[in-house]
Amino acid sequence: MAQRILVLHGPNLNLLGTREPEVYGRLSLSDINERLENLAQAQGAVLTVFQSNHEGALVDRIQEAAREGTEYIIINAAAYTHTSIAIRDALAAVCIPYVEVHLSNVYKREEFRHHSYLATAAQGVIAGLGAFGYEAALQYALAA
Ligand code: CA2
Repeated sequence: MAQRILVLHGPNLNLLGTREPEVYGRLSLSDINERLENLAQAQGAVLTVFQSNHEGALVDRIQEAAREGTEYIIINAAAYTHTSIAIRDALAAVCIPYVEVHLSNVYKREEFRHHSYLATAAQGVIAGLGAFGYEAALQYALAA
């Protein structure tokens, strides 16, 4: 059976490629998703991608992932990383292993970005490698 992997993008990541390229890079979210889809397809995995600007929609999608039999989640919860106990609880409730990804190196930035509600329950955290961070996380998930 093909491995099922879900990629979740949080608020404002739909703006990638249009603003702040010095922080978040020049690729659009569609560019990033296309790279991930190609990588997954080459390995025979089924990749689903979801972006939302709404915390509850991300929680709903995580719950749905369990019902669909998703085996791995790659999540950039964006600003919700630093605020959302609801997303952490949803990830813990579904018991699906996940990798947390950030495009920017959050530790080089404002102090409020240094804390993540998701990190302590993640398999791993990748920050500061730009879009490559998603690809590295996907390679890791594909090898799991
Ligand atoms: O570095 C990351 O990937 C972040 O998760 C991005 C979040 C930020 O709140 C986190 O601290 C770190 C912000 C995403 C905003 O994305 C934009 C993209 C283009 C233009 C403006 C914002």
